[in-house]
Amino acid sequence: MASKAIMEKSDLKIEDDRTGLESETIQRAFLDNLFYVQGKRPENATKNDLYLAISYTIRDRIMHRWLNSNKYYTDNDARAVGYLSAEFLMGPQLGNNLINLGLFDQMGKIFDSFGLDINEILDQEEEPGLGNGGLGRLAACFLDSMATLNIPSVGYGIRYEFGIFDQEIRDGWQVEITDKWLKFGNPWEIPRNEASVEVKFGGHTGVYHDEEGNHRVAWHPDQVVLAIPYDTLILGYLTDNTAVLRLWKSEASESFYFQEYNRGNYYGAVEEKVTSENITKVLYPNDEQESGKTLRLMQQYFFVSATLQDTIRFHCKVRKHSLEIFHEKITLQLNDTHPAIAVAEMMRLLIDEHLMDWDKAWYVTTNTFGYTNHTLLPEALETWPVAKMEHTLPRLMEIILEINHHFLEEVRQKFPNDAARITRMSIIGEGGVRHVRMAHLAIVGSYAVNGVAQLHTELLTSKVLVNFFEMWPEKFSNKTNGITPRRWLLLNNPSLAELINSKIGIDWAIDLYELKKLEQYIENETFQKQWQKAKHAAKDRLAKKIKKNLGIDVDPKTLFDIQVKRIHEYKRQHLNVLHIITLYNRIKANPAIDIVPRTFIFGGKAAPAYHMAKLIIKLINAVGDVVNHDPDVDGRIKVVFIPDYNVKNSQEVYPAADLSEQISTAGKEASGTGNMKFTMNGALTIGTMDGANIEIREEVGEENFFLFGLNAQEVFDLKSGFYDTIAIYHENEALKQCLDMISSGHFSPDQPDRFQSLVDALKYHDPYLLLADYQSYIDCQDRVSECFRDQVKWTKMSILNTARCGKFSSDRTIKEYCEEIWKVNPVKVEIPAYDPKNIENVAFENQ
Ligand code: 26Q
Repeated sequence: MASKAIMEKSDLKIEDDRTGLESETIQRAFLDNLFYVQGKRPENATKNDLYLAISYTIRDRIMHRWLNSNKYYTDNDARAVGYLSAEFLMGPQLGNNLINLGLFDQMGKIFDSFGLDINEILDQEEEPGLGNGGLGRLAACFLDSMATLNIPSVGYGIRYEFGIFDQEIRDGWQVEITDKWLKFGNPWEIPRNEASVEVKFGGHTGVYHDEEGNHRVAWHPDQVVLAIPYDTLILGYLTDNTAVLRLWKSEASESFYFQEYNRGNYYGAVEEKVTSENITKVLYPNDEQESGKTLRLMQQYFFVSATLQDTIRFHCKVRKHSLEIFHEKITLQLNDTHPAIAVAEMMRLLIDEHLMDWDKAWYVTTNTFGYTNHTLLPEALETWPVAKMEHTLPRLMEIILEINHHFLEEVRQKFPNDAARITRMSIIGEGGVRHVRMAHLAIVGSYAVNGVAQLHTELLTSKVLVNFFEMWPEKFSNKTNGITPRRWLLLNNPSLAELINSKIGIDWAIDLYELKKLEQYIENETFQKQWQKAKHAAKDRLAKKIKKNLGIDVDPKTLFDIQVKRIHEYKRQHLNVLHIITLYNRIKANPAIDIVPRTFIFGGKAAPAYHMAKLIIKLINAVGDVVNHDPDVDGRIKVVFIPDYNVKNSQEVYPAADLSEQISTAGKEASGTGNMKFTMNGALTIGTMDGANIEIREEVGEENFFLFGLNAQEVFDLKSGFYDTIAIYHENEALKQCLDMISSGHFSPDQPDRFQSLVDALKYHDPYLLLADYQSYIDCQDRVSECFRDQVKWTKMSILNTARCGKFSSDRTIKEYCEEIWKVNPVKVEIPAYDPKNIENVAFENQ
């Protein structure tokens, strides 16, 4: 055996240099990678070379954990989870991996000894922005928790070449720049060409009879695309288990176009190559469904088909099981409807390719999938025109129709003589162009359906999906979202984490309810002072960054009032702006007024085609221009828009917040997860009774939460009656003044009617009820200011917010998914580290 000879001769000290955790070993490995991987000596290495060398050093330390985990899970035939998501918003990897390996501080010291600042090296990393917002980040937090909790798990998604666009602000407007995150290479991913699969598109189907005379369908596609998996290792926190993120990249399938090529159609073949490679080129930057783009449908089917083929291969070839027990060994969670075509694709694979009969295949399919819904906006529910589906995925459309046929039969049996119900529940919507309702397909094909916060689930089961709830109440449950405390507190907020650790140790990083122990120090003045100091340190860090990047002076002693999230009318950034203008007007009316100085900080991207959202960004900046430069204001209010808000930039934001703005119209925000990030970092929330705000308030205590506005029921009632916006406008003088100023061009003298459409939308329609909630919001903000004057009181409230955020760890969420939906148990990896010199262990198998 050649491998044996190589190993006997070599004296590579592989174990030491690749896995060792001693500082000296790490230093040696780092210099080795710099020299042999980057091809640089220290004296001419760029910061990026250093970043890559250290990343490879860390990756080596993850590798044996990963290979061990895989082998252990396979040997133990452990039940596993596949998390299917069109988005994974992972954020920078190096810092997180250092934290999870327990090496962060040690690495800081090593870099110190080299005369380098580790933060500058960490800052080199371009984050993979493979998501839009909450849904994508949730998937990333879930991977961290699954790995930490020793759950055998794989995240499946798309390796977009260009992630969410980089945002620049020019003259107050958003400008989108292509995100070239792969420009300098990605040290965290490993391509697995050998595990590539083919995915079909277009063409037509035909009927044939197999050898036994069975009626079968064959799909004759006109395009076949190669799906190549790229694996990223996901470390758990202080555990040897790992998870993996497997992202698919599309390439041309040479063999399929070979004939074309041989017929002399060279350009035709190359053209196909281009279309094939386009599939995973770019992430759609909308956080709701846009009128059906074929390429988006192709993206969804592409990664779903590749994923199912991969799991089936693993189940049958690696684990050597029969497909009939697929659902016993693997469960697949659908992150919203983006991968919902999986229900039909699973049927296709089982029936057409693995020759299972319909009923058996349906049993396996409907015991495999779980579906998570993330929205309440009816206009955001995903649908695809039947004609488009037929053209792009002809076989899938046939299967969907057959699923629907069986399903509607079941509905008829349960609810006889109820034609209206059939119409409401059908997977095919008939109004206008016939369309496939992906949420219906997902529910019909899944054994479990869940919402992401209590209120959200209640509204789903009582309104949006009530017919399905009546049909299968047992399928439905709530799984309130969570966030990983490793990234969102331990990594991002070192000053606060250090203080917490000095008091109660660090067990909170794996059991967030441990933070409760902080409550015993609440009256301790020294502790209060230390808490303020930590908060101040974080505010100072953000202030310096703002000064450096935007040239704006902000005073860390002012109240930092922050709203960071996607820009959307329902999230009501413009309500926040109305408050700023109200304060501004109070100052203008009485420049000597005693107000609590505030720094208003915004961040977030608008979907490129969402004009109102882009206008809101311009409005924020326009108001900032006026307010920030008015001598009467005298620095007492400042408005800052942080460009290009993303996971990396958010690191400095959450720790620096005094006040968290969670002001969506009640009943519109499914959960929110930014709200949890603020709470965990000791910010107080001003918020509506929406999404997880309700649960946050319940946990931290209503006296530690600033509640305002209509609740979901009141919103519903108001909208079902006559909502008289004009009356509110005329009756509320301060509000009228704000709106009149905006429409008169006070903030846009160069083009006075610039914001007219925005004001008109509020005055004459106001679907998100800003006018209805305005006064309640302003009154609540006044209470916030009064409270902030009492720094001791504020600090105690801040401590309690952190101390009581235990519920919002994604570890809690994942445990609930595991116990109540997935029925997957933790498997603690227990095999010795890989020793390449132990020849007895080496067995090469062809797989
Ligand atoms: C769909 C079809 C075509 C193109 C794009 C899309 C698309 C892409 C992204 C639709 C929706 C999204 C993202 C939705 C999202 O982020 N939802 C948020 O999910 C969070 C996690 O559950 C919740 O906390 C938020 O309340 C919810 O808005």
